[in-house]
Amino acid sequence: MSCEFMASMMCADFGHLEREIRDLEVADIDSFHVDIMDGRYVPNFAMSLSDMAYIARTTKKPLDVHLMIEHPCTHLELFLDRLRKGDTVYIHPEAEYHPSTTLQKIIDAGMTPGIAINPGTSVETVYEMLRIVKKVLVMSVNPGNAGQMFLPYVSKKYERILPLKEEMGFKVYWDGACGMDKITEYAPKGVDGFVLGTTVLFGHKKTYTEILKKVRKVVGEG
Ligand code: S6P
Ligand code: MG
Repeated sequence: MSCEFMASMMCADFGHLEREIRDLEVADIDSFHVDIMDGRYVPNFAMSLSDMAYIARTTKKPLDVHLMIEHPCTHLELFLDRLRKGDTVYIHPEAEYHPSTTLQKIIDAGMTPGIAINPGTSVETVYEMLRIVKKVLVMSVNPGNAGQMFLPYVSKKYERILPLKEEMGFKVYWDGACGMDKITEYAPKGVDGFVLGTTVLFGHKKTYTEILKKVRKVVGEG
């Protein structure tokens, strides 16, 4: 299976959102990563429910929805009702009293269940959930903002989680400060996909097509 690349849409130009979506489709992006924040679980507000719904009805590509909100279960239907079958929904386990119940609701709605693991959260504390989810989003920065520095201690977490993925049946994704160097090093180690934000994709002089071509070449697909 080839490596997946997701565009972090909180980094896109919101004055031209449709054009951004079309340019990324032309560049053959695999999916659109949508960061939803509530100003409580993380100290920021990023994209809204209606931003997510707009992207869902504007593209046929999958959505990768990263909920950085307290008690996602409370508002989960609002999100699920606006997504398509197969779209991915990640929750942060520590934001929920009963994360496995919330994950089951995501599964029952026909979506792909995922958890996001903060830099300070260890693999051991989410171990049982690894059997329920299909995707694990490993945060390489603290959640809340784009454009942050990579936290080197997260490298150790990849060493612990990657050997578990075959037996437990999930895929591993990288979120935060993802540059060419990280893709070059971690794709061969078994990271299945990368969220691309300001570090490599947005706000650069090259077109999305040029950048994605280069990125795919790095993983031997160009
Ligand atoms: C952070 C969020 C991420 C960022 C992404 C941006 O809370 O979950 O998805 O949008 O990290 O990428 P970069 O390259 O600017 O860090
Ligand atoms: Mg994210």
